[in-house]
Amino acid sequence: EMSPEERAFQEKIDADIKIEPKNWMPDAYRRTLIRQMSQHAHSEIVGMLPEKNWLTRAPNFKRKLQLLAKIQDEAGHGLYLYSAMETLGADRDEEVAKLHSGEVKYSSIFNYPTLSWADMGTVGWLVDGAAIVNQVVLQRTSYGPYSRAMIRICKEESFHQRQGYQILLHMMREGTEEQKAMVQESINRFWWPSLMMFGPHDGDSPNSAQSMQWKIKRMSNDDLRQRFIDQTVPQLELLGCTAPDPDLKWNPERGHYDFGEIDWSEFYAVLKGNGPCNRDRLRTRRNAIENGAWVREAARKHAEKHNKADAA
Ligand code: FAQ
Repeated sequence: EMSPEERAFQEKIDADIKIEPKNWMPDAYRRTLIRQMSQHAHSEIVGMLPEKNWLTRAPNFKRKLQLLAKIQDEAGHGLYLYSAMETLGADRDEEVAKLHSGEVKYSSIFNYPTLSWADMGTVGWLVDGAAIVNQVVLQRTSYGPYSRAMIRICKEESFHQRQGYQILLHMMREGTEEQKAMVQESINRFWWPSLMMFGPHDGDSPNSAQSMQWKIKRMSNDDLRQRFIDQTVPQLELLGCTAPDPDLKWNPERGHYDFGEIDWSEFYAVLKGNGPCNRDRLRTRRNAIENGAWVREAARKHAEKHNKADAA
């Protein structure tokens, strides 16, 4: 049975009125949001690492500047999301510590290596592409600060997606046979992991029903995955490339593309920490925090000194 407070809360949600930080909310709503928003923020931060791998090896100065700017945008997204999460009373340092101890998750996609320059195109096109499909819908999420963060993040992500696609289009149109093969090989590796970003099938998604009722989620994992495939296949064809899925084909009756089954054993192995790069990603993040400790300490001392000077 719902308490009067809970009923009033659900009525607000049903009327599409945003929930703001000082409003009453059920504890479980708060906890679900902290879980999802912290995972989302961690994904943005860990997500910088696969791209950082190519920063020193970008093919020219313009590409290097673009990649650097994209990576900085991802850092910014992480920071807005941590700030939005703090409006729920969560502590950023505590949540980051949980990431580093392996207690909480970040997106499975960032546990795959980036092996060629074409991967910088594929990550922008497929990974940012999948991220946008998910985030466009989250602009309408019920929690005000999360919803507003998504609006700006989506604008930047759509630029990232085009930037990635342009890298691939350029390689396919102007490139050597070797460069074209590099694009196809990269798509072969990232295709399935990108589809896994949307999470398990709806029937295997323990959080979906409650999150849909609270309008934290506005579209289901499977529906978002289908939307992503439907909009991505024409772009794949324009590139002149193929997907590593023999079952991928247009179904005129459904008005959607049919596609093959995801290897869920791979998905769950990555979630458990056993993907190709999980250990490396967490080690890199832990080192970054440890190596930056003296900077934070110096900043704190500096701020203390100024506060004293101001008080005097
Ligand atoms: N990876 O019951 P559900 C980016 C977990 S974009 C890892 O369906 P939910 C941009 C899930 O957390 C990527 N874990 O869960 C960028 C849950 O575990 P828990 C970030 C996954 O929350 C691009 C369990 O499985 N975007 O960073 C994954 O209702 C390029 C059961 O699943 C977001 O985070 C997965 N793929 O739905 C940056 C979007 N899928 O917590 C750099 C916001 C599921 O109970 C470079 N998040 N799990 O232990 C969401 O929309 C949702 O949280 C879902 C999962 C859809 C990801």
